[in-house]
Amino acid sequence: MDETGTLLQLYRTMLTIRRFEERCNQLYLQGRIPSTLHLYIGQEAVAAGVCAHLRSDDYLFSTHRPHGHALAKGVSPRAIMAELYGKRTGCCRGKGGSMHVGDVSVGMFPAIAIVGGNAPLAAGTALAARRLTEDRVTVCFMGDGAMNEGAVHEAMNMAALWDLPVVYVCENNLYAASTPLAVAFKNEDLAGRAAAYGMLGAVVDGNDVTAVHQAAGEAIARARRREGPTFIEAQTYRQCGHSRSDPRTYRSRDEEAVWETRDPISNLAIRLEELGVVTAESLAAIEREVTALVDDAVAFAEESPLPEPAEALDHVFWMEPADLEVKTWRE
Ligand SMILES: Cc1ncc(C[n+]2csc(CCOP(=O)(O)OP(=O)(O)O)c2C)c(N)n1
Ligand SMILES: [Mg+2]
Repeated sequence: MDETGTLLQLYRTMLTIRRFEERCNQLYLQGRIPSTLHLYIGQEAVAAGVCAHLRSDDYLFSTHRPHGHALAKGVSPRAIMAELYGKRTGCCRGKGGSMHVGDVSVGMFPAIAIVGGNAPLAAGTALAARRLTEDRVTVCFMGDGAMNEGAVHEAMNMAALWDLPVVYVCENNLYAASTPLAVAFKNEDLAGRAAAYGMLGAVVDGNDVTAVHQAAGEAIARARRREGPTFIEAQTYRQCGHSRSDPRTYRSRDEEAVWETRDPISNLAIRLEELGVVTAESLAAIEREVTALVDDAVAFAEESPLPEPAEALDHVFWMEPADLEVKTWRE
């Protein structure tokens, strides 16, 4: 794809994530979606820029904030929306909900909501790919909050030691729930930590999709060439609250206003117009396409059946429910 085509594709991906999640928020407030939601609004450039380089047989691990990663990796919008509704047609048959969306057939493991819990698994799939001499790459997204989890340190050390084909992408959005970075880190240079593991580290403006796209492209190509792992710190901001109800008392409205001027989607639209790649009309046409895609996903989720109570234990345990035996440690 030429540069213009790539930029347009990145724009489309980001807009799809934004409009999909805005609709999720409405549906949640209307009581159509149960459980909880962690929205990705404001961070779309990271998912779009990274996933544009991934094949469907590359592996992706996500977090409690996974909708954007899933859409960018190619999980069906219908299957994601149905999963949020708890419907049987959801990508985890309605048993995972928002924090566990994924579809192994397109390389995305159901998302892992344990902060930092995905990092060792990502080292594991990267090790498997290397042992099987496959050229698959693993990408592991995590938040700044994950950077102080022990499992992340262990995984990154192993990944570097064994030259594993994995790219760790830390979305530094300045807060872990209500905890500002400065309260949790003496040294706020997250990318700088890579050197301590003997891994290549890069810091990138996570609201500039072209910068993310370039940095991720280099890192993923290195991993595919078996030249070792990379750690990317993408500096960004979630424009919404942490989850369903968040009065955002830990940050100021002024700070939010500054980051709104750095919105990844509207800034790319301005740039595309300046480059003559789009017009107001062609932007409106993309908007209509994206709206139709989201409408279709919502209609699908609304019309889909709930799982039957008898299915409750199916696909939860490895054995079929009828074969389950409860064993104690004494046996
Ligand atoms: C091990 C663990 N500790 C605590 C939590 C509760 N929790 C859920 S999200 C979150 C904040 C995570 O912050 P960050 O990693 O920066 O991701 P962000 O929410 O900013 O995307 C916390 C503490 C958890 N899910 N897992
Ligand atoms: Mg964070």
